[in-house]
Amino acid sequence: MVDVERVLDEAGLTNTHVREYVAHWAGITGADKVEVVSASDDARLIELALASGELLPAGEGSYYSRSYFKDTARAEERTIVATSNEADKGTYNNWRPAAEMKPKLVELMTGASQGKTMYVIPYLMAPAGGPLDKFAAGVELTDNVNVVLQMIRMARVGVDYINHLGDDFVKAVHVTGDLPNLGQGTPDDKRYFVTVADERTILHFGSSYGGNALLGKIAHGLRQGSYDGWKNGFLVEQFMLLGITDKETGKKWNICGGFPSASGKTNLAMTLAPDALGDRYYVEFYGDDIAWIWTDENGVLRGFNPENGVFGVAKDTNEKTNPTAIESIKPGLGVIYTNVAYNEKTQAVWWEGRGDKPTDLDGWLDWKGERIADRAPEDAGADWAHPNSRFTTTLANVPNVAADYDDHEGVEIHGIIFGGRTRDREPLIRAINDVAEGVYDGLTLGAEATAAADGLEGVLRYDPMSMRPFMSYPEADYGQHWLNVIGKATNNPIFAHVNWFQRGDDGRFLWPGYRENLRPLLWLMQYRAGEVEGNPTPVGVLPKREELNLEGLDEQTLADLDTILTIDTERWQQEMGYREKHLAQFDGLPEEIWEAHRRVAEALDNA
Ligand code: GTP
Ligand code: SPV
Ligand code: MN
Repeated sequence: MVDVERVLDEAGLTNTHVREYVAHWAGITGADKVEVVSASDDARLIELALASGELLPAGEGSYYSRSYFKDTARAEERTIVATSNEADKGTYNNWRPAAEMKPKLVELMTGASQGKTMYVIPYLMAPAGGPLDKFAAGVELTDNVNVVLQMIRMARVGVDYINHLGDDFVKAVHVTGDLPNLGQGTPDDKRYFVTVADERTILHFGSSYGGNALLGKIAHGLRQGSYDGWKNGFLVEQFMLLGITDKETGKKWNICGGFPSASGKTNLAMTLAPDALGDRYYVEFYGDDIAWIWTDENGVLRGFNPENGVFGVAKDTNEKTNPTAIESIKPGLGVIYTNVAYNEKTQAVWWEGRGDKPTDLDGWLDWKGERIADRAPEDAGADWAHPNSRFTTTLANVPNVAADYDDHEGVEIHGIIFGGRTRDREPLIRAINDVAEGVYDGLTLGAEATAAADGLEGVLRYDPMSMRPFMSYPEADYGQHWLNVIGKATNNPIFAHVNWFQRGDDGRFLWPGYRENLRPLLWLMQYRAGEVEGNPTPVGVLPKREELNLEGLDEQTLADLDTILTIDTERWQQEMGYREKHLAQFDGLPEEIWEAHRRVAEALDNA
């Protein structure tokens, strides 16, 4: 029997509610040892993980890990929101009764950490010191040291974040399980990722990867957070948050927005202005995956990033697409790579889109750990890195991180954008002035799913506000909550829908994307200020060609511009039928949203 009391005493963990919780779960999971961690334990735990082989060295001060090959992304069908009130059942939250799920998880977790250490990770998903701290504090228990190291990078970690908070903390229990024997993706799947939202308890069993295991990030920072936000007057969204400064005028605008997983949030928040605009504009990074948003007592819409790090998609990250990301993963920064390709002789890492593929195969292992030189001829073309392979780095390593990123007051939000991978229909950008139409636009965000969710890549689906996998309460209430929070804002935040992924007949992207994405965002802020008027269409206001700053764009892009700056009315009319069905799933959707839908449909019919 572990002497939990002594361990907690020694760690200075004084919160009696936390102490009871830790002792309770140490008993259930049957861990051999209990250890409380803080960010200052990082170096020691890195050494431990290197010694055990759970991490491999990836050059100076960088590390590499490989997850079990059937455990490489979030498993949406195994992810459940449970409460004791059936009224919390929505379309996408996979609601189950808490009374049914809790015993299942207790059973799965019983004795499942035997022979392992149970790490106690007190964390905060917020810049510290503000009124939202009580919703942002949590204590993750995990039997996986790699999860600890990732959490130290992704959250603020230490006992001081929770000692003073009494019972106001999220209980987040993570048990890895016997990964080779969990039947992933079969009818006998043993994994469960459950958020008991009305008890502020998270129970995840059967993974050590990303959003399934770093419970502060997705399960708390998004799912639990959005449930708490619904009950307490703030919004919690899968949003990036960036600032744009015009060095010439000194003006600064902040824009947040949702794109589905692996659709460009990290890249946008790290955007380096294109060379042609770089002297004048500067993008500051606040967050790349989650924003907590509220309207303050002066009617100003504000938001902060609750995270302390970036868990970014590796694929296609290179000096040209995202030089800022490359800087943030330089040697010596403590970066952890997961499921990229690894050279066991040189400790180099590589992924598709990183640059030229190494021609000398000596030492190279793919993301499964298999020797690339030994591949059968028919496997020669297979990816070296998993498409959802990632890098983990702290915010302080991001070169364009805003000076005030750690301020719990957040920043004023001037614009809210939605976007995703949409190969047709969606123009480069369309501005939306009306709050209900903006909320409607978010609720009808349709895009191709990506490798961030198991087995769904390329599937076209609606992903409301990019929250579909993280939705914790019914969509109708969600729509109403949005109208309430944004409806109170008097600082005139503007909505827009953007798309960097429209394709030509030959499959090529019509817009170069990445750094060039700053151009439509600048137009949006000019439009908000009344400096440009744009072309009104039934689905929003599009830039006139001459209103966009086109300096330095290549010939092909200039030729493709007319296509992405117009809408295909017929295609949109067809879309309205799909939207109607999509929205009809949400019982009790506010009439304002339906009115917005009908206004757009009618305008299209009259176009
Ligand atoms: P999550 O962390 O899963 O929530 O994803 P994210 O939205 O932060 O996605 P991220 O920025 O990491 O981008 C995912 C993929 O989209 C990467 O492979 C990027 O290279 C690619 N991508 C990002 N921006 C663009 C763009 O403007 N154009 C094109 N063509 N690809 C892009
Ligand atoms: C996502 O899938 O949207 C992510 C990565 O941001 S994960 O933390 O795995 O959920
Ligand atoms: Mn995400």
